[in-house]
Amino acid sequence: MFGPLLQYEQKEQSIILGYEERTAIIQVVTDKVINVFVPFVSKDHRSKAIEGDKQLPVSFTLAKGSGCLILTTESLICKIYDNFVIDFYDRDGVLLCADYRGQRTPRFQLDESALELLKKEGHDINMAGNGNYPVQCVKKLDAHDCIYGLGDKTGVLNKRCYEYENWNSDIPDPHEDSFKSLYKSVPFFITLKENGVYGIFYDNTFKSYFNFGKENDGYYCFGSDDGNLDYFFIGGKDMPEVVQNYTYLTGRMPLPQKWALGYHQSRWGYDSEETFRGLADSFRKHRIPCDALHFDIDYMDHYKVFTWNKERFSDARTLLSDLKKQGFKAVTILDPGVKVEKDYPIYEEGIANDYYAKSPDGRVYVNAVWPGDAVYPDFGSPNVRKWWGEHLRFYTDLGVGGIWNDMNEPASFNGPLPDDIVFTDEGRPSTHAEMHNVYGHNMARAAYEGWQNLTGKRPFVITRACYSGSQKYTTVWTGDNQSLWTHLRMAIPQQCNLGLSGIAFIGADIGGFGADTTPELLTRWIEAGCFSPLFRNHCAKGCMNQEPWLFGEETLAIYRKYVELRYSLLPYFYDLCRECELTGLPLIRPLVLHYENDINVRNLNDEFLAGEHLLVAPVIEQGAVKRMVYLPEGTWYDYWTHEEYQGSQYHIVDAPLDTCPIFVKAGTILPKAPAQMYVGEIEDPALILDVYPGTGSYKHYQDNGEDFAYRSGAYNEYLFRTDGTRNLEITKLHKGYKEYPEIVVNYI
Ligand code: NBV
Repeated sequence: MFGPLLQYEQKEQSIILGYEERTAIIQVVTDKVINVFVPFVSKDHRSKAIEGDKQLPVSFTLAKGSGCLILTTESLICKIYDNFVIDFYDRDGVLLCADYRGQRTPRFQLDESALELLKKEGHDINMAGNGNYPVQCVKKLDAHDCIYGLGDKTGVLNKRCYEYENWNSDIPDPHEDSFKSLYKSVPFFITLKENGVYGIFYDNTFKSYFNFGKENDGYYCFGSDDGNLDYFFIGGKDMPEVVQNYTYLTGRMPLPQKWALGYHQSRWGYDSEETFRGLADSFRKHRIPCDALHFDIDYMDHYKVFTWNKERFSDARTLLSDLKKQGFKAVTILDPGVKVEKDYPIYEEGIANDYYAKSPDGRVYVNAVWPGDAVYPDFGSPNVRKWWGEHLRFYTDLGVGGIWNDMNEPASFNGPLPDDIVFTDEGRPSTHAEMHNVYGHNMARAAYEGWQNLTGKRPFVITRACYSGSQKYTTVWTGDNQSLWTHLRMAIPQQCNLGLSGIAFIGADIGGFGADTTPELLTRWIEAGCFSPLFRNHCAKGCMNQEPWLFGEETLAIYRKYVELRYSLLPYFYDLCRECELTGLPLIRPLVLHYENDINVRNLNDEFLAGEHLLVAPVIEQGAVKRMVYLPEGTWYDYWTHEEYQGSQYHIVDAPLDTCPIFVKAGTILPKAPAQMYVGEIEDPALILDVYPGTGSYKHYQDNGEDFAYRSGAYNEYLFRTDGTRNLEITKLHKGYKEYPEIVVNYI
């Protein structure tokens, strides 16, 4: 398809490759990041994920080798052959990533007639090998390669042998391992080899396909229906460095407001002022810490965005201000679909300004969502984002604390939006086919930027749909899970892979959204869920309520124990957020991120790390009261009993209903907070440090937890060191914020 390489030219850090059939470009973005670009449809990159120029000045050499061009940076070697075949090596000459020589050859041939029969009976046909994609890349897969990331997918941690699609989808059925897509598209994955690691960020927003060796064990491939071939090879000495380099490119989660890390209560169906007042009182009465109450679509007037239902909420402003006095922030849902209704201001304004997506014939495109016939704001246009962001004043003026973007795949009740619906891509006319996967991303960007302008505070935005890079603007949840043990289980690899893909502020609905929970499931879910960055219990209208006091004393007491645990660990979680802002490393991590050379953790689906210091092995089987736990190298301590365990082996540990097995790494200095019902209840809380045996050091970060003053230096940073002799050394690395009234040190 490319033919022989006839000529090449170096322009600054780019090499323009003149093949017989077409031109391709290799760009040295950083010493460890190389862009591979074939301008099939446009000469420019059309990244929605990468903002600004990420190219760093680096020195590299370009030389002629035998039958190839050899590009060498300080960390990577890239060999470029005829037919645009490219191989990447590390600086020691270890081959990391080779283009597959040969054609795609599915190991199972599809039997078309059998498929027809299966389809007739209503089966979902899920076999690999449906032919070549218009844009595609096929790479060699080695025997022991494992593949991680790809954002929000169902199934196991290691994606090898599975295939997926990126097309943001709102599928109401219970999420299954076999689902190819969910609500988010994050085309980034990490290949961990026996002797190396690398990432690929395939920056193409059209419907895309990833087949990680399901079709043939000898290769993996990725491709799309349209667009350019535009991918980044991302090197790094280990997995954390690959994640850092990927998030250097696409951005990192900014520090959230501290309260956002507290507990959130939600339900589709909390539909009146009385309900919210009752909820707030119950949380305080039952002494369950809680920071946020979510208002689902029931608060709106006929599901119209930017309205409040006056019958059921006679005085929203007073309600929100009363809730605030009790320590609660209100988070309101906001769907993109704007009801078609004469004299409805937002609708009329959008029509007058040409802010909605259109059919190719120029008429505003109408589909339907909750309010009935609805139109879709064209968030790819900066003007539309600005307009929408300014309208958020409706919420900020009432005292709302955060915005929850839903249905932004975008969902539609009258069939899918046709591919040719006209959307805007930053001033350029585009299509639904290209902008679908970034609709949620652009909506989140509108909300983040609008909220920041209006309040000056760190915006709290949640989204269901997103794309690579959305972490700069929003936290995410995994959508409509169900009250099923399989979904509690699935949430672990799902969140681990989201985190590896740069999306760090994540959570799954605790208790399960659809179907009915049980006291045991809810209990085990709060035990695992209290380590999710977004810590929210949410459920669907028509399903059993999930407030913890509805399930008896035992459930309530255990629930309280884990919400209290979360609040005591808030300084640790906040430190992890700071680390994430600086490095892109997630809060919830699969063990393989830190122990990639330990083959026991490469396929570990039921344990995770919260930061580097805590290992969590939640019970995810109904009825289980013991758990097999794998501990990686080193010494570990049971969080509850302080019993010492040796790593690099499996242990069977007790896990009665009130116990989630948690282990702390030797030498950990764990920052904790005194008990509070909500963040800020105690104005200046003391800092508690639990110092575990062993040697270690720990950086702790402190600021006002609300605004951007820290970016001008208004923060403290401490370095704690322990050498195992009950002698804690405290060094101030940065002083720009008020001191703790007290630092309490507990030697474990
Ligand atoms: O707004 C209602 C729900 C919401 O509770 C849920 O969290 C979203 O994922 N929303 C979907 C729309 C209806 C789903 C059936």
